[in-house]
Amino acid sequence: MKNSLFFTLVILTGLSLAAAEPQKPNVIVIMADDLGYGDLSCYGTESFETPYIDQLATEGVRFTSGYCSASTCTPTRWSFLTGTYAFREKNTGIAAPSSPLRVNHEITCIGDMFKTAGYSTAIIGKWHLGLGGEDGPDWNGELKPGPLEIGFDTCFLLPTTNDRVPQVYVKDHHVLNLDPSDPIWVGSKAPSPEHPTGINQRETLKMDWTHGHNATIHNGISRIGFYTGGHKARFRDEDLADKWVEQSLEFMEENKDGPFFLFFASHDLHVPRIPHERFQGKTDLGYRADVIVQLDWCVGEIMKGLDDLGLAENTMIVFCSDNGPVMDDGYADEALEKLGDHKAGGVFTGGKYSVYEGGTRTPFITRWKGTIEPGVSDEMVCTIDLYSSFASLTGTAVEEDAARDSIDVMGALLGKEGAKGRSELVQQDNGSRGNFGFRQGDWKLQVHAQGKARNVVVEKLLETTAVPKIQLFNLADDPVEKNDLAESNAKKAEEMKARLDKIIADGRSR
Ligand code: NG6
Ligand code: CA
Repeated sequence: MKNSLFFTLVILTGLSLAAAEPQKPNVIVIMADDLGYGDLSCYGTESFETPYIDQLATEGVRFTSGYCSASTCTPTRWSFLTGTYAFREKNTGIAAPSSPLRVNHEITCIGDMFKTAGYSTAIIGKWHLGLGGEDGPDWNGELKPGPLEIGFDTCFLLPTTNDRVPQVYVKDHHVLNLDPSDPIWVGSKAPSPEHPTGINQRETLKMDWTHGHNATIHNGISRIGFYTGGHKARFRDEDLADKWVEQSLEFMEENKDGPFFLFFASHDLHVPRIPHERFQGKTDLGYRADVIVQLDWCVGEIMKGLDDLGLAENTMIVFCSDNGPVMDDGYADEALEKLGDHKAGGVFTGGKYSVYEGGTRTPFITRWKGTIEPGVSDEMVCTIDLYSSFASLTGTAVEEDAARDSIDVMGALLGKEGAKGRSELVQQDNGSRGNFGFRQGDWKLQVHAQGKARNVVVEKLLETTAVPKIQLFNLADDPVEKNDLAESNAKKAEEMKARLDKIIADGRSR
């Protein structure tokens, strides 16, 4: 009798201990590039289909107020990795081809946090956060510091964006397949007058440029910046998506005993939008939508990979974008001409480069088979929150000075009933122009310090328009941000401006 009571107690204590153990599923963050709120069939488009991402949404939570923190790439990625608003630090805007690493490698990033939690970590795909120390990347030597110095065990990168030179993969600390007898040179001026560029050999291009993007030609496409050499290391634009999938499946297989954290940073649908031949013409909308179908295929391959490894029930996937949509971002790929009725930003106004909702409100989906109850959530969540949220899920402490704006919204990410997302969120553009969006509940304040906004109407050529310096909208009945209430509700506008100023001045909001 005594004994059985003893054993019952042991079992019960054991059980309660097990229940208190934090959960450590594998985590895959899939970040699309320039994908707008309306760019998927599960978010309303009828112009083409994205069956795999739709499946992800059906099996998980589809957020209607999911955000990235900035309307360009580098600041969103910077904030995702650091859990801190990018406007707090200098040099967090769009990184140039020869930029040094933009993330201070002494601070604790999301990868470090996962490592502390016992995870194997990898980033595969677009980086665009600079490489190397003060002098920038040493393309022929060690590319350090980089992802491996901020918490990733391994990386397989497109170093910048594919419209920027050079077109080579970086594996861990080196350019892959680099022949030392053909070193890479990267610069901001043409190395000789004969150097083939989008200006002196424009007629040879397979896709013409419209603005910028007229320097060195590779694979029939002229780019931002100049380079020579590294011919054996160069890739074809058409093969990027396949490469990310191949590398990711390999990493998942190698780490199937888990837990692992994979940051799958797709280049789709950034310019130059060059789908693999098998996706060219898949839609009636031209390459911009063809590469969305390609992105959808990638998501499908990752889901299949998880199924094959028996990991679907042990892996949480987060799908998001790095900023809103843009049509002509520098190449003549007919995105605008073939757009038809498609609304890349959904009902929202503005896109990439904008602090209107369309700049940062993007598709956002979480799936964890068997744990997440499928559904749709209106809770406000942001890519910047993944740091604290996964720290909380895995029972990992967040250092006081780290992740200064990352809020634990794991309950909302898991679709738990009654669990709250954020109550407020600061949205920024590329930074430095003093433009902010600030959402508090249904209220949205817009600040354009210079009275100028970019890419307000996505269905037009990229342009700058004059706007009032302060605008106020109520998103509940005005999601398109057309009805400015800054004068009629001046008190609310003032209160929100004061709160925004305080968040900026405080240096942190967590
Ligand atoms: C801009 C580029 C644009 C794109 C963007 C970065 C020009 C004229 N425009 O400067 O094409 O590369 O930078 O995009 O060069 S992002 O999604 O990586 O932020
Ligand atoms: Ca982007």
